[in-house]
Amino acid sequence: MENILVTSPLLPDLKEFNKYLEQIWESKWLTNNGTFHKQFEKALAEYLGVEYISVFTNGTLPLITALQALGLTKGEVITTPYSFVATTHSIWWNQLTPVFVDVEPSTGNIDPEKIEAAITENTVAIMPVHVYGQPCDNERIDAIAKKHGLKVIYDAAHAFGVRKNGESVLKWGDMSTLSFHATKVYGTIEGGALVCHSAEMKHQIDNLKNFGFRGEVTVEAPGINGKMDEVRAAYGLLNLKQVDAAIDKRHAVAKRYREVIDQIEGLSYLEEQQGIRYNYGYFPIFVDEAKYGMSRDALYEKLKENNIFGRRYFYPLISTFEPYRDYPSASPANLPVATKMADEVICLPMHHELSEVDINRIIDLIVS
Ligand code: T4K
Repeated sequence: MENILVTSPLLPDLKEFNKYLEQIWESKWLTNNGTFHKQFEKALAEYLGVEYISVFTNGTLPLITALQALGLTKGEVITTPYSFVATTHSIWWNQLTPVFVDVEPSTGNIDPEKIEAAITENTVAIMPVHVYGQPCDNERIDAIAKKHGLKVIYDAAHAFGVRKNGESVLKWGDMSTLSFHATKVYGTIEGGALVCHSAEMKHQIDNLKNFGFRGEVTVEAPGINGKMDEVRAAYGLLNLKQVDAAIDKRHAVAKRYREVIDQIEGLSYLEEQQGIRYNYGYFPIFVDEAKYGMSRDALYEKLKENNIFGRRYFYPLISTFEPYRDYPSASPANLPVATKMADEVICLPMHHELSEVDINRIIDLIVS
């Protein structure tokens, strides 16, 4: 039986990619803001419906750089424990203190109701995550931030192409970050981006991702090397042409899963919100052991024994990892909803290449 993995990378047409590679070989310009890099930023901004975007070599460096660009050098950042560990690591790398706030059961996103209680005189920012591409409650988050004079950086690693009422969610807050990792809906092998809202800020970000250089002989800040090379920018340009078709295929898979799960006692999924264009990057299901008659881990192992490799994103919670578990906000008593979700979740295989046969193999195991 062939393996069915949780995801499959979006690969550009190899012949078209080779043509681009030939151009790169001929030009001998491989990185440092080359032609493809410039073209890619322009095309991405158009596709995503944003004005200012800087591409990076992965999705973690934009998070680190966003905090740098906003001048946040000390204090606390309110965030969610229900995410990939890179979210919290980016706070740590800036010598800021993460403060975990529980999530909403309906979305898995930071619960705005609980943010204000976590604000102290040391709070400088909020870093929410649109987990699985489910948009956060930006209106309430942004209102709280405004009231308390806080910055908001959305980790939108999962929210490529997600729109609310026709507008990109990347327009929210002070900045948003993306990941173009191979496992994502849209990828550049490794890659990422930082979206901001002014030409001056983009300029600053572009300097920060190039070691902090302004011009040839001036370094204005301790920047980093976050530059995307020409090969991956070319790859990214080609993938833009096919990402919508891939999202449509994922949407069809999600519909099939939902139809089946609706009939099964003890399994649930996250309901869609009105007015959202989703990207179907992940399909998390939640296993209520008492009602389903089997634990999450038993179902996960059963799938695995049948060569179906779901993933328990996001278990364990970030707040339980060694570097963070001693923070007062990391206590499970402070995070009951996130703890429950992490204990019950399995992300089912979800990608553009799943066949009817694959889907049926997965469904048959879940049903029986
Ligand atoms: N913020 C959030 C909310 C994030 O989720 C992430 C990353 C970030 C920030 C940071 O962005 P990056 O710096 O990573 O760009 C994966 C990804 O490595 C990571 O990008 C992602 N989130 C996270 C949720 O998942 P793993 O450890 O699960 O990947 P891995 O290697 O186990 O692969 C998962 C599945 O994908 C496997 O079944 C095989 C398949 N696969 C994987 C690769 C690498 C392929 O078919 N081809 C491939 O090339 O972390």
